[in-house]
Amino acid sequence: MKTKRMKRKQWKPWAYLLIVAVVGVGVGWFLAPAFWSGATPPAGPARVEIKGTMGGFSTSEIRAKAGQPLTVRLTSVDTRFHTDGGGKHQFAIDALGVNIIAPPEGTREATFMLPAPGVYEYYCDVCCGGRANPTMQGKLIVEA
Ligand SMILES: [Cu+2]
Repeated sequence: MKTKRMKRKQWKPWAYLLIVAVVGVGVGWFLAPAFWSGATPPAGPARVEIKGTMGGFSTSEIRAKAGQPLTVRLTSVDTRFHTDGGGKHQFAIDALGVNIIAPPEGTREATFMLPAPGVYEYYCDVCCGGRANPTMQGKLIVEA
């Protein structure tokens, strides 16, 4: 009986320290991004901002988690005076049925569910060069 009590006394401070450490790390892990970005943690779907110009997409690779919603916000920086495409840009993923077309100097967004992990190609096919233009393409990498 006496030995058992001794053991408990030795074990308890360690358990307490461990719990404090785990909670501290957990809280830090949750709060750290908020401090880094100076914003509140995101609620709702993950968001991606993409700009389309005649020079291509501003982002050629998107990473996101499978089974969660993703909002893609596409902005066309070009004016309607562009002869080819009239300043529109597109964000399309055939495999997911996603097709966003931003008007000249305008923004459109769509939210869709991310499927199983894999790589899904997105492209714009409404401006000069269209799909053949290597800068108007990118990869959506869905991770487990
Ligand atoms: Cu385009």
